[in-house]
Amino acid sequence: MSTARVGVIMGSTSDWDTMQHCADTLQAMGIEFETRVVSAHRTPDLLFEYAGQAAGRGLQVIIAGAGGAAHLPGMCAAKTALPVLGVPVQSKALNGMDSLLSIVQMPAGIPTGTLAIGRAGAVNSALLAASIIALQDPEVRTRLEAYRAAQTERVLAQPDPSEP
Ligand code: RP5
Repeated sequence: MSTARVGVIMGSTSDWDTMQHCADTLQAMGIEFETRVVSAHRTPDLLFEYAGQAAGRGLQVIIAGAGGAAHLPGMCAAKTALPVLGVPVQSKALNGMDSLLSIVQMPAGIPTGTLAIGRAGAVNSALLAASIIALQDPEVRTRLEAYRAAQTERVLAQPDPSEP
């Protein structure tokens, strides 16, 4: 049985450049996760199987990255009651606006948390997953607070950007 608590899925291997920032951040949070390519259009049966079995396998959050006609997060959310966080991948044709609008405009009834386009969204999806898991896990809450405190310290340590 897998120990993963977060499932990180993406529509294509080409999304990995973006989604690796999610994986790196989950790693830094000490949260067990798995990564899979699951395409809403190329492997729809796999998507149904993955989302349908996710809660029973112990996953607590699913993060789905996709670009272009980005159905993956919404279709995944349609098949599970777990929180699904969508990361719009920056597409070549429309710079990720297509991905963003595809993910964010879910009709009422099937919510999909939508993050920023690209790296910022990938990092924040992991931090948001950590916040959700931290509700029940004090160790993750401590690591999340430490991450944010270190970030604050880095900013305060360099108040003048013109100085090296
Ligand atoms: C989407 O199509 C994927 O999420 C990816 O962002 C995009 C392009 O996929 P590839 O043609 O690079 O495989 O399904």
